[in-house]
Amino acid sequence: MPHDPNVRSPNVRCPNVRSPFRGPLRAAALAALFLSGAACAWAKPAPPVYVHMNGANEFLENVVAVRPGQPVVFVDEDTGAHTIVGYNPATGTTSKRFDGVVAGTPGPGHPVHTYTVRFRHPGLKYYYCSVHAELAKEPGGVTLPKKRPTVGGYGTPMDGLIIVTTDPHLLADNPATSAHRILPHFFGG
Ligand SMILES: [Cu+2]
Repeated sequence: MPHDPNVRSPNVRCPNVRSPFRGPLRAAALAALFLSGAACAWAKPAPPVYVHMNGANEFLENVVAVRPGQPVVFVDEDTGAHTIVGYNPATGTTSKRFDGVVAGTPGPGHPVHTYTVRFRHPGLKYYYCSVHAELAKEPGGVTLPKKRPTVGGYGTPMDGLIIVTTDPHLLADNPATSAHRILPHFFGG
């Protein structure tokens, strides 16, 4: 498997919230500490954002937002295998670095296979599963994944988008399931 475009999150030391000041100086010092504390919380390594696959042959959280360097972990809760392949809609070319494969699992109680990716810079990272979808050039010139005609599922192509951003509003919009590594309802198929 090609290696991930991984980057390591910086290791940040946070200040102790202790101040020798008294009175108004103390309040000002605490305010300054609060601000630096907020910046420190921002710089802490962010927890992974999880994208799950199940028997519907879809990425359940098909649009997620992450910070630069924050891991996106693809979790296969399906019995079948899937791939996660980055592509450029403008050119139709696929990525050699954003290119993963995950094996299936028999079901709850068995280990799941995962693929982790991180992106260094903000941007839109499109991907699809090459087992269950195929890239096709549209009349306007854009390339989009289509559901493979021979594949089961709900009719939508197996694809998704990772938004790499520092915008707190986008980051707060992730579906609730993306915070959990394992979802309780496996859906084999
Ligand atoms: Cu697939």
